[in-house]
Amino acid sequence: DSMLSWQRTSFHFQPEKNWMNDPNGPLYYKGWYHFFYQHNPHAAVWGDIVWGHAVSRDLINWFHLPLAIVSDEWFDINGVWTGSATILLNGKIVMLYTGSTNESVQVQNLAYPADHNDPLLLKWVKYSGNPVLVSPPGIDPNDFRDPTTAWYTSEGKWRITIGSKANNTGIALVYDTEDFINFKLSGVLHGVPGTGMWECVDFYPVSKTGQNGLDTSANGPHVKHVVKTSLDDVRKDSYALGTYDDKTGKWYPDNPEIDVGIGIMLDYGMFYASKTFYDQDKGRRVLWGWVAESDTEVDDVKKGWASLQGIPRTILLDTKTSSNLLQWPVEEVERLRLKGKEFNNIEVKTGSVMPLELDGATQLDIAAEFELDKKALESTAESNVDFSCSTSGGAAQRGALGPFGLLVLADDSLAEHTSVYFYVAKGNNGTHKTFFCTDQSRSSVANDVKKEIYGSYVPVLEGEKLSVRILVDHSIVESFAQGGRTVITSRVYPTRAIYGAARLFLFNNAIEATVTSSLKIWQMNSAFIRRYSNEQ
Ligand code: DQQ
Repeated sequence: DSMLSWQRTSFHFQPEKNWMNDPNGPLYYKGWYHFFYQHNPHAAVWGDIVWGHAVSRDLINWFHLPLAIVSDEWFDINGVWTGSATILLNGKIVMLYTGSTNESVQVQNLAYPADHNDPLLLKWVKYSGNPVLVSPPGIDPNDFRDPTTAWYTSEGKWRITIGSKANNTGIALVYDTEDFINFKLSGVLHGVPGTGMWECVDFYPVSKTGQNGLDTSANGPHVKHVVKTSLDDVRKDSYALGTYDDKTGKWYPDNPEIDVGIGIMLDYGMFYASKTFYDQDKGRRVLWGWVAESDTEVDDVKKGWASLQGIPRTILLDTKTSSNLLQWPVEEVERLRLKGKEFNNIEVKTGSVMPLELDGATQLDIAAEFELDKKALESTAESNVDFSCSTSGGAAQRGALGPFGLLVLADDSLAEHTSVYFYVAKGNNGTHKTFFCTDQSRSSVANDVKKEIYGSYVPVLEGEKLSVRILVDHSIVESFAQGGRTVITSRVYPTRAIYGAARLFLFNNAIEATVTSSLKIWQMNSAFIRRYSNEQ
């Protein structure tokens, strides 16, 4: 349907057609980044799930390869579900994935490359003795899935974790193995009551110096450990920072009040089933996440495709706050930057909207800074201490010190626009608390698409300006506040703000404070994402 073809993105990973969901088994091998994904090769809706496969030199430009793992055995005949790669000490690769069996229960299976000399890892072999793991007593075989990358223990064994739930407590089961064939249940890494099924658990170390990424097996006094779970009940990815004890195989949150599932979300928008891998080439940890559609299934079928992957993000500990991660688009995406334009110290008066003149606004990389008028910041009375993005009424709801920010994918008349903004609340003791939100309620005049308001608190330290990086690509908007402390991904479906009609605006809906903004904005090139052929 050509009416919807503008929604196709230009620099985000997506299959040629049909459905995609979770990222699977990402890894770097012999010069190539490998990306596998949950894929329905037959339709633009979830079902008949197998592993799609693509390779890249730079995480941005991709070659689509043939399906890597298909469902052709009793232990995965109802679906080759999510899994992870481990690179062994001898450099060989093992893949663990969940199979939905002939009885539609969840088991864990082992697969490995048929030929380790093939840098494209085209052929995969399933271990003949699969499954290597079935659900333990007391665990529902429908709640036992998504094995992680293995890490090495001080005992010289490999350890993995698998998401599950016990009653309504989300848990991560821990298994030890020496050969990826025989596994021993050693306990529970962590669990949080009331959080429901934990899908796609991720577990990895981050450096306390915040300098570079770490191999999944790294441990010691210089690291903190992250537990991430995908909360099936609320369809959001949540993480917490904590301490891992190799002896007991247990992990403890730094702050039990911001534990996994009840504290911080990795992304407050559309971002689910995410998974990291250690890029041994660049010494960084990279995060992939599934960005679903929020239009109708009927439209997805018309388009012939559904879902994107977010631009891969480097993950570091924020050493300035010690209480959150920093997520940032991989540096390679900057190679797509074309013409750049700078806007310096633009004054945005209270209650105003200002166009930013650009040659186009559907493929952008935006870096913006904002400063609230200092006098207003001081003189204003206590305001909006109970603010929350999702219940606030959105970007049109005016407060003393916000909202202000950008309107992306907007049309000239502003009938359509997606607001990406800050909102500052002031407590009675004079302290400020900053929120970062996106409002999709006016993102499209269509009425059959979801138009949520997303967002949360963002830490802002003394002396810091407010800053945001935004990647715009036709129907996706990824927004990173304060260097990636709080992140929001939106899917939007404008009908007017498309192609040459899309515009970008600054806005300030604060009642009491002028905002000064400086921006650098680049047009973005399209990525090369094609089928691999030997002729090329
Ligand atoms: N998607 C997979 C499951 C996983 C879920 C099935 C998360 O393995 O739990 O497609 O989106």
